[in-house]
Amino acid sequence: MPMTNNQNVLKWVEEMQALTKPDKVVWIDGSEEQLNALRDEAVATGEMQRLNPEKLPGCLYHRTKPNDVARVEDRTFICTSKKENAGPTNNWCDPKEMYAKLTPMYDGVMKGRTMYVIPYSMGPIGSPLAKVGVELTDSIYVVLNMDIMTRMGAQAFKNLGDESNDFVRGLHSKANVDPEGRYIVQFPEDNTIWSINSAYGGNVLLGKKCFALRIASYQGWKEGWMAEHMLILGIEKPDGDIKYVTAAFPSACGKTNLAMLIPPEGYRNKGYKVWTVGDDIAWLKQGEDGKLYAINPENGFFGVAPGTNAKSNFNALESTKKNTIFTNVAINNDDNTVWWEGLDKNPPVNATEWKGAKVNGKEYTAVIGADGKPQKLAHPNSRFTAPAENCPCISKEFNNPQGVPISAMIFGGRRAKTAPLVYQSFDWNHGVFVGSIMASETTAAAAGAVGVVRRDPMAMLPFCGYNMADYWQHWVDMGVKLGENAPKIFNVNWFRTDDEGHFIWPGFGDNMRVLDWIIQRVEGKVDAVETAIGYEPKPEDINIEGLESDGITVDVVKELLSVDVDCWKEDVKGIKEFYAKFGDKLPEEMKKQLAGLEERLG
Ligand code: OXD
Ligand code: MN
Repeated sequence: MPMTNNQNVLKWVEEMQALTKPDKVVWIDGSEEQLNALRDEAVATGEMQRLNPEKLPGCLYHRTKPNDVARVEDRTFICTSKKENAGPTNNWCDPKEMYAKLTPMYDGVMKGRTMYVIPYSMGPIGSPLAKVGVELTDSIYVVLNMDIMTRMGAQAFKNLGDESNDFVRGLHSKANVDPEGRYIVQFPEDNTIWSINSAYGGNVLLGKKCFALRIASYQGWKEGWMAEHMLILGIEKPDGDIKYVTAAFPSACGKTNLAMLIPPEGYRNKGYKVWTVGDDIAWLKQGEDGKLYAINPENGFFGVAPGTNAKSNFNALESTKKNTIFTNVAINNDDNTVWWEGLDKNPPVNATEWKGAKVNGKEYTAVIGADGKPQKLAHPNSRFTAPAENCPCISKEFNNPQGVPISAMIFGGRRAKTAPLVYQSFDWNHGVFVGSIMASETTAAAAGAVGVVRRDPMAMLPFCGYNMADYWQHWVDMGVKLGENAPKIFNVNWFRTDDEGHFIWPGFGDNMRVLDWIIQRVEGKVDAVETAIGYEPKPEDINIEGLESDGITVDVVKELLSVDVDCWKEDVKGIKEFYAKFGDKLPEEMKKQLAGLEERLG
């Protein structure tokens, strides 16, 4: 039964129904009753498996096809009528051509299946920053994940009203999960997303990357706000004041870990606390008081499981203890629980690995695989989909429709040598430049080679729904609007290595020590040293109390903060090459900033 009188929605659903020809259409109201029936159905068909009801109550397990385990950037398109509006970093196709190509693929694709109509809100219901989407899908897995990741069901239509046409139209069919016919297509000018032949999270939970980043970044450009690949966290100081910061790191560089960090003991004893608002996406808009406010448009965490443990991210692990969906991790058949590399040092003996083979986990992980590494029981990009409300450190502002005021924005990546532990940009525009030159080693979150350095401006390379050059100009323009209220911009690098390739900085909770310096800078409480690349801490201003056993001394901090001019000159070559792709579109301001850096490097 349709749950809305909105003719724009009804007409579109009818059109898509006529195209895909499902046997049945089910409107998802979000009720527990309906969701329970869907869970039962998914379990009955083998699409999902219930996990141990005592140890993991309400938790489900799902395995995707081995050819469908990550986002597929080479099959992801931005279809704008003008090619230059997609820019050189996106795959582009003319919208007419793409519709013509995909329409026959969707024709009758849901025959024999049910089409689920999922209304959802990205952002708290009633928030002026929130937006509505409707996803049509033939996958119960998608429905159940969307329930965790968004505010799903009838409540979303309340936000839309009866007249509005401002909703994102998402059409998903897993079709035959054929990698050759896999397309993840954004039509930003039509508020439309078409996804076909995948059943993996980032490709099919259309509210996340497709809407909340690709389409929303385009909307933000047109409407004067920002959609960013950023976590949001609050740092509570001993006096109770909370400062909010956002941080953008490329996929799988530890955003979820930073968002949920537990401060070191010395900080906890003094009364410092960290509160999570979001771990992946921030929507930012200038408030009436002139400050920049952020909401997390999501309602859950779609986190990478491997490496998550009680030490690396206690809060994330706790978040997965109930009502969570696990995808492509391993099953411990002895007690029907889950396991992944890095959870503990005890792979289950009686295991089922992520592709579905029953194995002796201990023996399995002892064998060296084709990649020269021990075989993995869980896929490196296996995931948990966990409700935000499970998180022990979820911010009390999580559902605040106004969002939280942002004091600082942090960029970062995985750089073995170039970037220091932390530096602050000279000003907003220099900060935009710092974001635009971000680079990192690739990880398992996207299909393709692992370990190659790539430019990933603002961690938005796979997610910017328009020309990256226009995006940088939009950042510059936002800075003009924000003026004195603009957050301060920083860059961090937790991943510097020594000559043997070991990480020098302990990371995880100890990153609080860097956040502490950042907050002190925001508050004007600490001096900095001016270098060629920006303002750096005096080594003694990074609090390393309690890190002696990790071998961190002031000298080590000095080393972590050192700027190797030759490395940077080499980097400038890479930046120029990257910038050249944008031709005339490259903002003047970025040219100026690059020239400034070159001059300071000498
Ligand atoms: C993610 C990603 O899944 O960035 O968050 O790949
Ligand atoms: Mn992400």
